[in-house]
Amino acid sequence: EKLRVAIVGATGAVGHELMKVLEHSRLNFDELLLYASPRSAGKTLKFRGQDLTVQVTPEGPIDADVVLASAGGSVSQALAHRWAEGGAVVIDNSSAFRYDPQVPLVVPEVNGEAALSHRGIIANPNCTTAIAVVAVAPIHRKYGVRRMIVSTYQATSGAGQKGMDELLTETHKVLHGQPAGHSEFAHPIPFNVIPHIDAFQDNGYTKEEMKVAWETRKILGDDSLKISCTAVRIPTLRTHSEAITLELEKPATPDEIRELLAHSPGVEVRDNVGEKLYPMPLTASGKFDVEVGRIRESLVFDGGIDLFVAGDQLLKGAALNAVQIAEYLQEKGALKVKQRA
Ligand code: A2P
Ligand code: 11C
Repeated sequence: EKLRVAIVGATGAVGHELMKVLEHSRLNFDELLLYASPRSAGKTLKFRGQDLTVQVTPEGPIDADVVLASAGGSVSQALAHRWAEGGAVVIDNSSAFRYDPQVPLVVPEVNGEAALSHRGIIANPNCTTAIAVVAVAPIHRKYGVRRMIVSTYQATSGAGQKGMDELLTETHKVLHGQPAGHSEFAHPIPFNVIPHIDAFQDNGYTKEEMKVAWETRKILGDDSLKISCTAVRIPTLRTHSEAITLELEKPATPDEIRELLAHSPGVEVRDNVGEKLYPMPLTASGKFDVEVGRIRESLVFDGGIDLFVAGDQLLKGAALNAVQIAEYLQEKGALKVKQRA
């Protein structure tokens, strides 16, 4: 019995992190297959000391048991069902299937068991959502979140490798006295802050902002939760930060929240202002845990809480969460190896 794992989008920013996370993962598998666009066919990437060759993504079934898909929504939309029909479990990092009632949307620390009812496809949430719910879910369970207001500070990694490249290239231009241009972002990103991620919707919110509302409700299984978000791109390389205000059904003190989060999986409480300890991209990048700090009483909602989180967008926001879903399935005996000729 040899479990085969495939990465679709292996040459991208998330693909790169998927390979790094898999190298040290407790997921027990024997073979890794790498796929990308025809542009990358034949390229080799190192995995556990071996050179693996990148292949063109098949338009039909993939001969793997688990497909970690991270090549964008249109690729997943077109092909994920075919891979699933071929017998693989597809863990999809795009937004293509997140709102499909037949597709579980999973953050293992929060609603791992939902993954067990999949019908071939499991969706990985939007990075901003995944990072927020790791911190908010334990609070919701114990104190009941009624309303949630989120403002984000999102890194260029959210736009993939091209986003990070654009930050570096355009900043270099500015530092050399040239004007910055832009292509991945709506405006030049160096020394700027852009309150515009993904397309504007009829209600004036962007799609990124609405994803936080839709996906948080689905993951927490609570449609009554009121959520509003302002999503902002900032000139950092990786790690999304978020300021979150929570109105609670049962009042909580900052100490109670600190104590609760200190024992919550996937969270590192980093909260000592006297020592200048709080979440930041500088310290959260490369970490599996989401940093949570600046925990304080809300001055708006009685008994409510304000906090600040920073989580690596490419890890918990994408690659790590996808691998954790596969690990969870394997631990529950829910990953089957296909019969091969
Ligand atoms: P490639 O490098 O060959 O273009 P990122 O999010 O960092 O931009 O990465 C996107 C990933 O998705 C890359 O691995 C990219 O491969 C892959 N990709 C993009 N378009 C396609 C496609 N049509 N079919 C398969 N893979 C694709
Ligand atoms: C960003 N959050 O920072 C986006 C990227 O729904 O998977 C991820 C989009 C998604 O640009």
